[in-house]
Amino acid sequence: MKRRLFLHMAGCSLASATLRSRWLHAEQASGVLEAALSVNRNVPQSTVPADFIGLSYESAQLANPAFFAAENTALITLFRELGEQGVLRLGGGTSEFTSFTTEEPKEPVPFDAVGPDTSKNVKGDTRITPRSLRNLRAFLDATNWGCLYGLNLGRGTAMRAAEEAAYVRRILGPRLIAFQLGNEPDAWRNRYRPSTWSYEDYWKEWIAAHAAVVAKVPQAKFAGPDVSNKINYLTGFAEDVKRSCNDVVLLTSHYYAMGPAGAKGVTVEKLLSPDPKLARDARAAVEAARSLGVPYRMSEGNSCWNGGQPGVSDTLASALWVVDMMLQFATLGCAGVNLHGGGNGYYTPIAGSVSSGFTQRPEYFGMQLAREFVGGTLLKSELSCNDARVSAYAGHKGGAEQVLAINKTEHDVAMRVPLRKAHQHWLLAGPSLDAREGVSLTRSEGNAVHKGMLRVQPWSAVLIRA
Ligand code: BDP
Repeated sequence: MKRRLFLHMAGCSLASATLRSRWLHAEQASGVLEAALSVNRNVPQSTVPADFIGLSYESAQLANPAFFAAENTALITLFRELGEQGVLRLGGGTSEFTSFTTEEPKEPVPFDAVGPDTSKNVKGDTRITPRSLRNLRAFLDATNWGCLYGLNLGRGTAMRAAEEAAYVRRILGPRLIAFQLGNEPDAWRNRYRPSTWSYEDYWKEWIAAHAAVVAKVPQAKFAGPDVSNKINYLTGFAEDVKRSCNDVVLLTSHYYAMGPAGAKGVTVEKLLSPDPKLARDARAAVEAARSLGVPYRMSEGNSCWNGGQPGVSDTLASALWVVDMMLQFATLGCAGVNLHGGGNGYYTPIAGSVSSGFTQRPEYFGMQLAREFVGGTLLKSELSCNDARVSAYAGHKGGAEQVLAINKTEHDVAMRVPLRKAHQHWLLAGPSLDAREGVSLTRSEGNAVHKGMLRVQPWSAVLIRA
């Protein structure tokens, strides 16, 4: 088959401000990129578990018992519309500043909603009480989601963690998937630990804290090591766990595409370009998990750490990034992905609070599109296209074949797909690449494939199902 590229982008400089602003507005783009997707129908690449979709919130959010509560029906609906099942992970930077107490505070709750922790935040200690846990249980029952619960190990003691674990286990019951001990321990050096702190030191602490929790909660299950990015912590942990205990049910680590917010190079262009680190680290993580006989989950991540980049993390660009990132993880055999957020954080998929109400941010719609693969199978496929910002995924779901095409370029894409017809299609799009409002996911009936070709408009994603 002859593949022709109508407009070749290589060498185009996107650096100048004028070009950049033109690049940001789809209506000014021209040219058509050709792409061809070949799918090997006989080779399933991976299955996407029912609870693949996940969100991650700061543990400090539990200090307001009205947030994760049965009465917070607006948030419950938004969770349910992301996944009939899912995983709520509680942890993050503030988890090292929370303490559990059985004394319900008399003073009013310290805040309504908490955004992602940043290095600029002045962190104060927050309290979690049995009331927050009971409300959390009711919230999880109403959403039908499970919970990965982070205990404070960075600044807390193993004893306190064990006491909290006993309450959490009793109250959350079957909604509790596992405990995590500490957040991003590979970043504790010169923070909560001395400059000489190493993986070996971490393991000694982890296994001691594990013993303390098991002494109080013999049925406890664990996930970890919930690292920021140091793969040696992850592989070391898998090896050490294999030798020492059999109650680790999940291997976890974090993924941020860029950061810190505000740094040079944290741009829409970068977010939309392929990140080889994702596949490299995810492969190592999935392999380590397989050798331990457990799944691997990306337990916390988003577009840009240190709270996200305005104009990037909260735009259509982030929605296109999120669906592609989730499908990349799924293809590599990752069992789930938790998008970090909360409050009015720039990268949060759901923004707001009980008093202000809740809104869906662009990423939310990208997650909803990825959800269409949940419970299905991804097939081995190959895309030929001269622009690496075009990607595609193929799979089965409920007996139907489906193809997702993501176009992160300013051009129309004409993609040859191995489906003759599609009965339904979904379009993720918005008014412009930097749009914060008006991003939507729409579903239509009818055929979107003509003579084996699928047209994908600039900066959009299309899912077709036959
Ligand atoms: C991670 C933390 C999380 C932060 C995030 C960020 O675990 O709590 O919110 O970085 O910096 O390291 O955005």
